[in-house]
Amino acid sequence: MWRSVAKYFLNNRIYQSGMPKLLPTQNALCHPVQDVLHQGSRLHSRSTLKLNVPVSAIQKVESFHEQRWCIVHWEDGNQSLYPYAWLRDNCQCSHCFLTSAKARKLPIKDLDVNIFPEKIILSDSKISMVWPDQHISEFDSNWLKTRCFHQSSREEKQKQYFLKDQQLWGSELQIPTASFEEVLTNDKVAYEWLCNLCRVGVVQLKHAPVEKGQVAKLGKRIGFLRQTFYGHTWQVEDKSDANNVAYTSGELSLHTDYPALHHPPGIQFLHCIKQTEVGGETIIVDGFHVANQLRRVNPKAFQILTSVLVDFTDTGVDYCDFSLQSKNKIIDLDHRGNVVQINFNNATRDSVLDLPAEQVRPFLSALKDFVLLMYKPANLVAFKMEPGNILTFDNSRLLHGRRSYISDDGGARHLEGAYSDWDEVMSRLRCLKQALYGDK
Ligand code: OGA
Ligand code: NM2
Ligand code: ZN
Ligand code: ZN
Repeated sequence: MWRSVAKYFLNNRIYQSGMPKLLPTQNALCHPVQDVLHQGSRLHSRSTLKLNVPVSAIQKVESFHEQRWCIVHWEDGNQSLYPYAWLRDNCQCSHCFLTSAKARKLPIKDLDVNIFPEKIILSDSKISMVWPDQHISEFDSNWLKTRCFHQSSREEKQKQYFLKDQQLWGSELQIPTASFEEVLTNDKVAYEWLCNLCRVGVVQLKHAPVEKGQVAKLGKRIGFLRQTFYGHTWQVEDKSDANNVAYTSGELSLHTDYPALHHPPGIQFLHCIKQTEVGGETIIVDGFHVANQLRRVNPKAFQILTSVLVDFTDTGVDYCDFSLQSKNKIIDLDHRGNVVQINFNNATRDSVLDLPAEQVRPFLSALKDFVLLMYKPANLVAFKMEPGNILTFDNSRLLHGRRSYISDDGGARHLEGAYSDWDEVMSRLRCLKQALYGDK
């Protein structure tokens, strides 16, 4: 396929004469690559992995003047195409790039999008471009190869960045577990915790100390927690004059937390400190799995829930006084139509409904159908948290709930909760992966 790209342009005589003279590569790979890699893997991790081992050797570069791009022919037979405007935009020299911050200095207003080089020089494992103003940009071959614009290369890189593969589940789910202590102290266990959180959406941590302050430690492990109007962390207990239905002993129907925010927390931690004798069981469901079912069995309801903006409200006093209003779709889709977020808490769904009257009943009916599908036994996982368990889950994807419980003096049950966000969790995951496995 990559070869065919070049062939296509050559056959179409897009290749221009009078292009810069191309020097043959001076074969940077005179040392045996296999040996270097092998030796590196035997030595201890990080520093050796940062060795600039050229995995990609350049055979030649072909310039296409009219298209304003070049094609790099790799020794392995593959080819990559690079637009000159992009190369100039990404010059790595200290004038154009702040190495200490790994950030671009060159303003886009100064970019000549029609630029092409006066000269291209191949040496060792890099390409140098001499631009018309005699500015020189050097590009490392490995750096170039990981930025190849071919679709399969881009997909590979995006997968590496965002780990998009999800394992949807129903009642058969065995909730992944990890040791709380090990998550805090062992990078490999922490990495696996976050990978499972990504793929499955839920992990239960075991044997945490049975006292407050543990979810804060998870926040520290990631970086920091998400502050909200309910505080840095919050206590789920049966409270008098509760400012939230969660702070009663009543049933909590399946919900995501905080749709009253336009950017609800991506991650939730619930630490069981005290569990009641009677009731208080947890239920969870994979919202993405159920939404996909809804799309199949009830496309009309799916269409309504993915398009109607629903008002949510949350007012009161906790960390400070608050008066939140939001408009969220119950099911959010990305540009490809994939389900990417569920926003639904029936407690905070506003009585103000910004719809023409004739659309009200169809909306409520669609919402009810979605919820009935969630509660189908094949979709539900029910269990009872024990003191020392911390449920960590994707609040964009899972809906969770709790059965009502008997609260004698109000002290029968106690969970401590906290929120985090996906950007921070993915950041920790990438840092852990880099520390554990380098660029492999
Ligand atoms: C909540 C919640 C679950 C529980 O506080 O938002 O869902 O088991 N709590 O109390
Ligand atoms: N609490 C648990 O959407 C919500 O109100 C969820 C939030 C009170 C912090 C509950
Ligand atoms: Zn530069
Ligand atoms: Zn909740």
